[in-house]
Amino acid sequence: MKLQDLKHAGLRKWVTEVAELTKPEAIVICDGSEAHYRQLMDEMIASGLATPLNPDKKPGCVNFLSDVSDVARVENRTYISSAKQEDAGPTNNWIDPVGLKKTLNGLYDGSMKGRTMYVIPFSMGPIGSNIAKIGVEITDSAYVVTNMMIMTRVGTKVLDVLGNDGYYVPCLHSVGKPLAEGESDHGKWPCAPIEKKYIAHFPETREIWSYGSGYGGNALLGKKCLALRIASVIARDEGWLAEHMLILKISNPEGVVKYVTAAFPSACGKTNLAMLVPTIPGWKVETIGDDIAWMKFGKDGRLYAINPEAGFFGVAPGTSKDSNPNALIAASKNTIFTNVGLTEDKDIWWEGIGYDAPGKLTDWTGNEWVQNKADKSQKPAAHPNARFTAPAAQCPSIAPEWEDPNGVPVDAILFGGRRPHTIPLVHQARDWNHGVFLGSIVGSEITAAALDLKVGTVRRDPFAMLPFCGYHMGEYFKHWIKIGTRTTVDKLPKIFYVNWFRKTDDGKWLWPGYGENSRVLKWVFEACAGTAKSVDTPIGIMPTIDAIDRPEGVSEADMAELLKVDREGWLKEVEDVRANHYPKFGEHLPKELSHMLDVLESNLKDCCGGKCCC
Ligand code: OXD
Ligand code: MN
Repeated sequence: MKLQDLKHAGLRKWVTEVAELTKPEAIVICDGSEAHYRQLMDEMIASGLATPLNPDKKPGCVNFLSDVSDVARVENRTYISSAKQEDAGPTNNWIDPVGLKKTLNGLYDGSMKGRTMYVIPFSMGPIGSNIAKIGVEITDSAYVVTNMMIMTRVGTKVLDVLGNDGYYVPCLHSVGKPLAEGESDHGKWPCAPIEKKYIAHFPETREIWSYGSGYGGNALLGKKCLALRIASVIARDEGWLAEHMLILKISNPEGVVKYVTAAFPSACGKTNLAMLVPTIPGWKVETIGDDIAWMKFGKDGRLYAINPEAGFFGVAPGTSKDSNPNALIAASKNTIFTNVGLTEDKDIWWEGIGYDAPGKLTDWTGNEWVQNKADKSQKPAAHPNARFTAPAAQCPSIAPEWEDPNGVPVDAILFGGRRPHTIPLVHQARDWNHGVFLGSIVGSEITAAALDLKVGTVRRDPFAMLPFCGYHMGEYFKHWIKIGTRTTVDKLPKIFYVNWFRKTDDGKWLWPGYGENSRVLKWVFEACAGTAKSVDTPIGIMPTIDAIDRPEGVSEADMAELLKVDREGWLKEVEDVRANHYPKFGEHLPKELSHMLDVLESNLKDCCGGKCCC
């Protein structure tokens, strides 16, 4: 398909303007076909950018090695460039949009020289669903095109829905490495140095401009940039929710179904929970999505969720038969790996895959690597943020309704983080506003001194959206409060706070996690069905000590610890939220949340004054 074949005049004009600025060698409109995917992959293999994997072990798979400066999302180079700084809020990097556009226009000038400019029409969500949104990404990276073809729905079908004048979010991306006449990448990952990388969002005009990085959420602009940062702004304006949440379906032995969404900060196991294999007989968990949920009210007043993505961009290290067998199967064919270790017979390997490295490997920097377990300082073979990009349809646990254009009705929303202390295994919010309060205080404890924060302190990541909210987080809290007034209480999902990461004082896990988390999901299911054994406590509704069947290795005393209301710990939590977290939001903090904090504090104090249940 040629530029002049684009029916949408506005899109044709934008593509023409970008081409005039970036000066590519050629323009290709992506039709989304299998043949185009193959052609691009073959080209990248021929140029040395991609290594094909062993077709007997990983058919249709390749591995890419990125530049060492381009291995993860770059939060300090990610900007919410709203007209007013106040609108970006205290938790986002802000730059004046006029100045930023000037800088970026300078960088984009000629940035695609010697490269092909690809135009990717994509749909976030099933094509044509009234919850879905269309974006068009212009990029000079074939790696981005092939990843987008797995992660989103791409091609002429999307252009058909867009028609002559439909709305799309324009997403501009360049790796920022123009090629001189006759120059090539020599099989090396193209990108710009860190100080020239910009991941820019313009919330008022709903544009995304990304420059200098070819990796993950910096470059696959449908994901964090559109489906979270820009979509959160659209959702605020249109009255729905764009969230950093997995979506799962849980069925009990009688076949009764509940749908659960869950927000955990990055690297807290969303993908594992979404694909969980239950350890309790007769129960079944199926996957709808592992990272993002868009939730809109249906005509019946309930919230319906869709997964706007079509694939999984999962963290490879730590993924094993024990932690997530379904992810391993999903990524066993037609998958793009990035920065994993490669065996001599061109299979993948990474730390935490569940078996020792078989012989000599090539590590993610392209060097020979032999496992030496005695050497605790040995650098990993796979980058800790190495990824697999796998089609969701290949996941054995994918639910039949994962592409239902109407979405699935949400029964429960979970929040959680890595909290070795204080936060119990599970507790339920008393009502919607209490649930919003719990979402607003989500955090993970700092465990590595490498981060410029005190070990043992909690890094708050409200709603797991801190890096992904496109506007002022205090206004975002208000939006959540407002959503709770849009329907009747009985139609709203119930809200829970879970914590699989509790540890004993000597650092041992109190709860085994992974498949055993199904026991907690079962209690959540029962709470939604009104059959759970529960007790009211100062922090919310909690399971009674016998409500959750104990897995092997968890004693009654462990369970008591997991379900204890740690009064001292919670009072410290209150103090930290009051002193360090909530003040950041100033006047934008909804009064409902400061009220909830006061209620929690007085509940905890009263509890000690006679009605103690902990
Ligand atoms: C992700 C993240 O890549 O949350 O999904 O960082
Ligand atoms: Mn994520």
